[in-house]
Amino acid sequence: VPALCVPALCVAALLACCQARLASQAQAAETRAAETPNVIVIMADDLGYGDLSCYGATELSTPNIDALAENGLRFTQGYCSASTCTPTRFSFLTGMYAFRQPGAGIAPPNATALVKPGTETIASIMKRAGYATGVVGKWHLGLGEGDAPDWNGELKPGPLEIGFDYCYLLPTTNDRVPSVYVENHRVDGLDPADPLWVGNKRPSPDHPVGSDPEVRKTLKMDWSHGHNNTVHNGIGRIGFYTGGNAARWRDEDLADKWVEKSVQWIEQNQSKPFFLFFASHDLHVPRMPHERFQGKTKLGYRGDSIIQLDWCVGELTKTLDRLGIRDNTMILFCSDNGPVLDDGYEDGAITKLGSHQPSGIYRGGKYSIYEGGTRTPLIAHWPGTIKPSTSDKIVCTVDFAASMAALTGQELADSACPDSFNVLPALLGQDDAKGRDHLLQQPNKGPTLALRIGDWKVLSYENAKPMKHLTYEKGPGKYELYHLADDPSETKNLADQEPERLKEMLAALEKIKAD
Ligand code: NG6
Ligand code: CA
Repeated sequence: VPALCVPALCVAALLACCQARLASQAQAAETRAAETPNVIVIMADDLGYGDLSCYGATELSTPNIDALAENGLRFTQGYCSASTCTPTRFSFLTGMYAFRQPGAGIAPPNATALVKPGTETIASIMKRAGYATGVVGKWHLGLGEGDAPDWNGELKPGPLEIGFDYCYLLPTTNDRVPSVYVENHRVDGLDPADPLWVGNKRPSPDHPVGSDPEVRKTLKMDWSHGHNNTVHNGIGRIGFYTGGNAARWRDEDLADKWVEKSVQWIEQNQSKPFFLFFASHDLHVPRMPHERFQGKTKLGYRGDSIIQLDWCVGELTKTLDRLGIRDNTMILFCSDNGPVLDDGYEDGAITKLGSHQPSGIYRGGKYSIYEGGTRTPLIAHWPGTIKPSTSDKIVCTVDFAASMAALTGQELADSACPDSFNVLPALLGQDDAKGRDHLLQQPNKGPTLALRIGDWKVLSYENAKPMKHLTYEKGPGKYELYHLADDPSETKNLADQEPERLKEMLAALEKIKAD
């Protein structure tokens, strides 16, 4: 029999919990002197709960990430806040659930800046605490303002207007155009004589697109759905672009570039505390790891991309060792959403899967509000401060902002980071630590939402349009209720058996939506 919270108390408990946010923050500031270790947040892309050997994978081995887990705190109930990229990243930065922000779903190629200047972010918090702040890798939160980013001019506002001192970016995703790097406010290496154009329509009849049957035959990786617009590096993309040839990257080189730029930036900033958001594109499609990683696993390029990600982590930790700053650096390793096999390319992820379980025992993956969508690897590592262990406390990437504010002794205004909880004691593995007692989960943009309170979880598909190509989402107007401790794989829908609890959980969800 599950440990029941009396249904009628759920909403009250939730309210009490929300009210406790500020109190616990103040308390943390009182009991802990502010500390300023370096902080590196490593966010993987589309990495599932079961994708690492330290989370049970047996078909591949991730020694560098495993070392973080062995010498740090490995969470079994660590979450990202959404099961797609843009909303999770939005919430990680702002400490606000993405469903509250119109337009915070998966950002298109020409998206403008989603996080407005003046918004408190984890970066602005760290900057105020005296940190050097940098972001390297996938951004996917829009750049610039007006109708579209000014790809040939200043890409402003962007990370530098919301708290970062430095950025070196994949501006959108590796499957979205334009396939260039952005350094601070400019496309890196852009030749003004060869301007960049980005748009929604084929710019000319002879422009090579993946949907053209003749062009399709020449692709080095075929598409399975979408991804049939502009061809770059032998791969069809989402969206169209021309020009900027000198500035274009090769998919195979992205990971090396993230490491190169991060190592440089860490070296330059090693004497002050620094905050680095290392936003890997691995293992997002098109999965095209560097040649030296191709074929390293039996799982095809999806597995090989995990090995490449693990290599990146190893390069970062080696750098900290070389500079003698490992013990003074907190690493938070996480993912932006759960796993997906076919996300639009024929890369062997399904045919070569074998017995590998990308979501572990959890149901669903990317785009889903079942656990597989958001319950993802989460590791906190800080030698000498965080004792090696595992933790079943509930923590989420949306909590990093308030937790880092608590770590560095920064006060947050009442309106700042409204959904971010100070879970620092849980991240540090302190004995009396509590994680979250409730957590909201979303797939992309609303209105489908899930709410976990303790071990109970309600899924609300109110007015949902199930996403294409996915079989596990339910139709509109449906509710599901699961008890995660008894049924972690969400197989027994108790909605009909527990009508009162369902009602209370839905009321609690409405309350959070209205906050
Ligand atoms: C989807 C893309 C998918 C991926 C996703 C964003 C198609 C058919 N599917 O629309 O390939 O790009 O958006 O992924 O185009 S995320 O991890 O950045 O959220
Ligand atoms: Ca993702």
